Amino acid sequence: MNYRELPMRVAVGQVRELTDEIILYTKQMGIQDLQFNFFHGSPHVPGDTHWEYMDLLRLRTRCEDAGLRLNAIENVPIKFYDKVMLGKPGRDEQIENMQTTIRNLGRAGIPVFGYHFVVCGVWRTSTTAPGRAGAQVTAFDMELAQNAPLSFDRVYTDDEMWANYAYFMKAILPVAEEAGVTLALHPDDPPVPSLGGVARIIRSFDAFQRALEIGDSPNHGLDFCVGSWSEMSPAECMQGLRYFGERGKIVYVHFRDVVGSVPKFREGFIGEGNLDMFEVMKTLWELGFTGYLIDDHVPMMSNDGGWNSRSRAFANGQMTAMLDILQKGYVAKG
Ligand SMILES: [Mn+2]
Repeated sequence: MNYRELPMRVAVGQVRELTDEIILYTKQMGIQDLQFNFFHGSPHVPGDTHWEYMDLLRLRTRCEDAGLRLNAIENVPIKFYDKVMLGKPGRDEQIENMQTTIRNLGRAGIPVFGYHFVVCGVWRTSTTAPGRAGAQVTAFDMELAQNAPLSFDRVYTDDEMWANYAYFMKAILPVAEEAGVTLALHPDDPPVPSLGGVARIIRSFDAFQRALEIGDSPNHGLDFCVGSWSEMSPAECMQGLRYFGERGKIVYVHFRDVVGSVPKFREGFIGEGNLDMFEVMKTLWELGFTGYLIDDHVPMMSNDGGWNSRSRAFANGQMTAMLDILQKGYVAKG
């Protein structure tokens, strides 16, 4: 697969395990593309420090044997590079392991690796907030989060987190270039200055500019999480979308939205949030974006299971229809 030659497309994303059911689910929606999220590890690519070539290769061939394309893997478990993010002793060993994983992704023909630089992960102050008609969504309220104890041994400032980020980029970007893997950076979610005493550096338009200056490479771009950008503000989201889209720096997209922005927001269905999501899709189309879009987080609908496959099918249907309208030229460019 030549990833860069594929057209703009919808992929089933946030897949944690490749099962026969996921394969059928994807194909029955008329989608050919898959992306995995292995934030919590994976039964397919086990490992406590890095991932092995054969595990990655077999994951890819199982997708292809089923007629699907493996577009990317997003996230390794945080324990693979927590010392890197915090600048603690042992970070060089973790960096070597991250280099090994990136080399193995490249050897296995997996072209994109999505990553973040958030050692505390995604924060929500509620995972049971009421959404539309009782759908269950997550929510964040800075007022409730500000009394959180330190997540680690001390406070970690903006300056040192940026220095840790630069140290990491300097070590892994040359390896990504050599391996033919493109790294895609996700925003800190929520994009607030600090939580649990740890600075959350990737939280604004300016921060992304800085990150791409530090990590200046054709093999580095954004996992443009529309939801996280909308959490910053809808205006900043559209500014970032246009700016980085024009420069070909958007590798792939998390297509979701939220109601409200920091310091307080909740998640929601596509179409009920801050943004005109068709405008988002149309902007990407007009900019000549050729990556893929996934649904990312979705509300939990009635009778939904753990992975929210009902809600995901609805989101994928919305996305597929929007893209179809653009591809068929029913809406004029400009
Ligand atoms: Mn996201």
